[in-house]
Amino acid sequence: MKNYQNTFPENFLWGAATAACQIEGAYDLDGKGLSVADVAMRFTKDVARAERKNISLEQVLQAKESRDSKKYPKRHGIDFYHHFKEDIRLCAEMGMKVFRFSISWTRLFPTGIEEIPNPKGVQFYHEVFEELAKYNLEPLVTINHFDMPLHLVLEYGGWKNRELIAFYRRYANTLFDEFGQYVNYWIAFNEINGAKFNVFFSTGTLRENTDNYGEDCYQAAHHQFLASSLIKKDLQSKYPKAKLGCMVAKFTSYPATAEPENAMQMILDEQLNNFYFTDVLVRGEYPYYASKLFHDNGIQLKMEEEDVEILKTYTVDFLAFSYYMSSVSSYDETIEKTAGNLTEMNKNPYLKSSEWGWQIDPIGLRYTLNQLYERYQIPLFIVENGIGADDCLTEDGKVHDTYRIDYLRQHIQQMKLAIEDGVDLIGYTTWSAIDLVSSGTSEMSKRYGFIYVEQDDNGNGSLKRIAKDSYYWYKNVIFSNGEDI
Ligand code: BGP
Repeated sequence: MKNYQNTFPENFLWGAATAACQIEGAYDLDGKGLSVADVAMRFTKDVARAERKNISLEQVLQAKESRDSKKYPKRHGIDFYHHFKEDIRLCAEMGMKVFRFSISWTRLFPTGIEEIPNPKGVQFYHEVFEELAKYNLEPLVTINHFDMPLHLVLEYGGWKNRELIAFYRRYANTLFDEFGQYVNYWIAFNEINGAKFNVFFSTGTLRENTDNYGEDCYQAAHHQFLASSLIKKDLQSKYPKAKLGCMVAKFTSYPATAEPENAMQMILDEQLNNFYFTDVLVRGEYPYYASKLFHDNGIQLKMEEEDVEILKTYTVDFLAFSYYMSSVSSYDETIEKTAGNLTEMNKNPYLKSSEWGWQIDPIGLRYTLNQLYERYQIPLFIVENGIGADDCLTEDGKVHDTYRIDYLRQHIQQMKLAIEDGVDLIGYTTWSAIDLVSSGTSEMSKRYGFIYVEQDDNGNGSLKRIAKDSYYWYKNVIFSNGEDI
């Protein structure tokens, strides 16, 4: 039996998270190719327009950008590309133990199919890793965070195509060979259940390109599962001590009422939204409920003989997840709705919401940690949790984000209780280390960071970095190992 523990473990990984496509900018510098994050959602229309007018896709996108000044495009980020030294220094001075970031696939492989990586991309990340090492800041690296090469979508149809596995594997192995010496924790894909909720950015699958969208999404996920297993095999042989994790956007749900129908609905929602993905990656096989899911939706997965064994042999070492809110499950489809991460949620009358309508539920985090640990019993890592707010830089030149402190404090209290419950929680990286461009809305004004970045939704501003009140608060939390909150 495990020893009773009511404090955070000594080596607990406190930190914060980012993603390349939301911070780096420099989307067309030093040989970087276009990724799905660099273009608008409706880009197939843009491609058609470029072809019709015989101009480059880039020209079409630029014209569109100047027309649509309200939506500040992700591809300019917060210019981390030129500010990484300052940003990493600020995180280190805060006392962070771990910094989560992702590598931009197209900075290394501009179209995804090159055999040799772009030396300037490799050089950039060497500098980033060196900078982190200088401060003893542990990197937590997401190999792919919603920014697959656009070329792989246009020419290969995205992840529904099995050929993607080899391209991704080459990319991941380049990371292991170049940067493996620096990294203990890797995450194969950000929010792999994006195949259900964020299909274009996650898998590059488009409704326009298919007769059976549902099937293609599950096929894409199957290829990502295999890719994850195969790079686990590669990592294991190159760096036996390094850990590979899977990551999901955890959609925790309670029955909307005590009616048995809603309790049953909750089980089904949890299976389809979360466990379908984590069951395969953690347990190494498709869950028992998959056959009904495929039957009901007319899905026939294409699998090769070797797939079963690959999935079973190379499972993940830890389970990472993002947690922002919870929802309720109901058989009644007319139940009141509210906004949520990646998808609409059912409203829970007992919870308050953020400015963007996301339902705040700290106890749901303890619930989730227990739920996941009970199911899998492998180390858990919370790699995103935070509140988006339209922070205000006040006349004193500061940002008084007490609501963020409250949100994080309440969630950390619940993490501590989960540790006391016996859950093996190894780390916590809040979303986000620094303000960045929102993934869902492309806004700059939906801010999450401990560090304010002076830039508005139109991309105007000095890009100056300013520590918010939450910066100093979190510094103390880390310093006291979660005791002084
Ligand atoms: C997650 C993504 C992040 C991040 C976060 C907040 O789904 O992994 O990239 O952006 O959600 O979402 P948003 O930026 O839409 O507020």
